Amino acid sequence: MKKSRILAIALLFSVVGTTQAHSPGEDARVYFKNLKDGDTITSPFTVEFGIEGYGIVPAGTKDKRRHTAGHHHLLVDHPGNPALDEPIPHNNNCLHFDQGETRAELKLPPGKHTLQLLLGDETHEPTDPPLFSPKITVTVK
Ligand SMILES: [Cu+2]
Repeated sequence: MKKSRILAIALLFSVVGTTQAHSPGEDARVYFKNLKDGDTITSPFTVEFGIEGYGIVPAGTKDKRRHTAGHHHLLVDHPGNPALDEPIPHNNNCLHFDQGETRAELKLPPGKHTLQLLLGDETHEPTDPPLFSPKITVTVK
């Protein structure tokens, strides 16, 4: 009896330890559902955002869900990485999906473009650790 109670408490701590606030676990990832590196596409096109091991909520969510979920950002032809300890800027290279959208219609000029997802928290800051998708390059015909 006593032994099983100790085991239950140890299990509880190990579960709590792997789900820290604003800290996606090692199994969490964001990815492109319908595009892969090297694809050739025609514009306009749809981009579908995938997420596993973490949730999606609108930006500004103030309830508990903010600890285990965020919202997508699409980095388009972004030079290098955005700063990870401040809000992701709003500009043509950083598109925010504040309503919790999981897809977008994009219009890009012909040529090569890089696309990468980055998850942000309720104040648009990247989570810690940051959830980046692999950066892919697509060619618009
Ligand atoms: Cu944002």
